[in-house]
Amino acid sequence: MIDAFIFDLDGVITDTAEYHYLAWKELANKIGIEIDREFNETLKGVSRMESLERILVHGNKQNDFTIEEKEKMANDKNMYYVSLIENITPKDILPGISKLLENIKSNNIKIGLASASKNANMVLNNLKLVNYFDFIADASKCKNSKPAPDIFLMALKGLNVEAKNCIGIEDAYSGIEAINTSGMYSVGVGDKKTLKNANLVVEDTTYLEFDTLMDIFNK
Ligand code: B16
Ligand code: MG
Repeated sequence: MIDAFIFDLDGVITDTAEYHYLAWKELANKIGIEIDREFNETLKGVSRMESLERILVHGNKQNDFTIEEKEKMANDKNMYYVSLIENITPKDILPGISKLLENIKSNNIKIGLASASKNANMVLNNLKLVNYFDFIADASKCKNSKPAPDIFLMALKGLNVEAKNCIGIEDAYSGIEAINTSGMYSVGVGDKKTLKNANLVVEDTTYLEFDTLMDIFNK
């Protein structure tokens, strides 16, 4: 029996990970730090301030800025990120996701969101998907970011469902850790080697088929 599907946002529902990367790269350049796509993998699912800390450590500048300066930098990155996501539309929904959401809904199974992003509502609104969600966990009220299970536990509570009856879907290693610790069945989207901690890994979102997921979950 399945009660709910709980989704990550960036990298699962839409590819905003690319926009986070471009915005962090712009900020990092300004302070003389180079980041590339490989390093960006370590920022997926990680909160805004924690991402900034990781970038500063990467550039060996972790002791160079005051808290106020760091807050300003995180804010600047966010303003640039928001300007990039302002124009996203339903065309930016990753393949297979709309059909999956439709199938989950028509089978009367609940849908939750467990994203670390404080911009999650704006993204879902722009994608015109917000009405599919029974509960959207509020990242600004979440103390510990992924790999801590907090945001998934918040979603389970908000949906009033039991972890063992739920599937969590993520694209980041830290996100899969969070799903596993929360007690749900974890599905990873991406590279098998990177997401080796997931119960099931699919190469991309086109493989997230409702019937297949139900068969595997019910075995
Ligand atoms: P914001 P997810 C995460 O979203 C992103 O993967 C991560 O790169 C980002 O830093 C984080 O949200 C915070 O986002 O700055 O918009 O609050 O993958 O958990 O949906
Ligand atoms: Mg993600």
